[in-house]
Amino acid sequence: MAKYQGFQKKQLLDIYKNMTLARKLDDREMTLLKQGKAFFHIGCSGHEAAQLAAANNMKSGLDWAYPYYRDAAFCLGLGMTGKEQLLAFLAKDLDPSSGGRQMPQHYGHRDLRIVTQSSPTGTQFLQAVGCSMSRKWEDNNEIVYVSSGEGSTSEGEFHEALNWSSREKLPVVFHIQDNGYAISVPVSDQIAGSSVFDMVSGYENLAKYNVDGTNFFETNLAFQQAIDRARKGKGPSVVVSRVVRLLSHSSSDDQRKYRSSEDLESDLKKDPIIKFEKECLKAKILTKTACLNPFFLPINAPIKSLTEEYIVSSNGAFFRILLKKALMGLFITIDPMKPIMMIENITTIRPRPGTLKSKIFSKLLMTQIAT
Ligand SMILES: Cc1ncc(C[n+]2csc(CCOP(=O)(O)OP(=O)(O)O)c2C)c(N)n1
Ligand SMILES: [Mg+2]
Repeated sequence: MAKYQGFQKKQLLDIYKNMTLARKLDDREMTLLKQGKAFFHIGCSGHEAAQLAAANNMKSGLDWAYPYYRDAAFCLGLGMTGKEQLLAFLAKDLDPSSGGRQMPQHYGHRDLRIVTQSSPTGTQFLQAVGCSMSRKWEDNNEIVYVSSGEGSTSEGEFHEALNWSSREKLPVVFHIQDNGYAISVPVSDQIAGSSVFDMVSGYENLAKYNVDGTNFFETNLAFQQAIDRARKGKGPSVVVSRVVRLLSHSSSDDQRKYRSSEDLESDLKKDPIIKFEKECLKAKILTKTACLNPFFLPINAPIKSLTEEYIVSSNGAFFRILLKKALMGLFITIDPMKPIMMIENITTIRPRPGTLKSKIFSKLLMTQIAT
């Protein structure tokens, strides 16, 4: 098949896979939270297309990324797996972000050059600029991505980062995901002027893009140019992608308290996944059956295994693994993908007190409870 908008069919299917995987992870994680298996969630629903457009133009493992808490789809686009994101979400020791020590959705990955961030918003800007300065000194053509929401651009670090990177023509791309709200504060109350795009005018050497972030193809073009510019040493860019926040700010928030139902409904109509599906259906890249039931799509196999194998695995499977590990003396950690709640079951197979196996067992129990 001929290319569509410069993409091979397989590339677009991969992007669709990551979009739907990110959405499924949000759904699933919210359920796990309600089941008491996690303590906090902050989602990317509504931001997927913009994030995947950014990731699509980066060289994974070579370029550097300073994402923020909403960048789940971006990280999937760079090659992080759904399993890895769940390990972090469930605070497991095999979590590549921080070994379960960070808050959920604080992404990090050594091999993918995703640098972990701290929770105060905006701290990532100057770290990214520092990293891009070192890239320039080393004279390689690696670029740096840094992102935040529109609310965080009212912090001093953002302006310092813009000034410094523009002055030095650094290879850094700022992705501002404007979902209209900083928790409950609308953008009109947050920044001077009506948009971040207008606010950042005046910095020499800084390129600016203002795109519909719910449209993958439009946002992709902006990142193509911004990243190409950075790689060629022409200087930094700001890409402002106008997105929608389809979930409340976080699991600690209820946006129905400060947003009208009309506002929420209007956001739903701009769902980036539905837009992408419509365009791919028209171009005959996807079929209606595949969109209606993504679980039957071969490309969605990972979602199926995530939801069925890793999360809703039966007690029986957990039991078998636990028993095997206990008997073999491999007691350092239980399979991290199994929900902690199932720990109650082990009491039934506890070995006779006082034996070596019993000591191993106690240690195993403590490790699992502590993680
Ligand atoms: C320095 C600092 N101030 C306040 C907070 C609390 N806080 C966390 S997220 C957030 C809103 C950020 O909004 P925005 O930048 O628009 O990103 P969004 O969550 O909308 O994607 C605030 C105020 C914080 N974490 N750090
Ligand atoms: Mg926002």
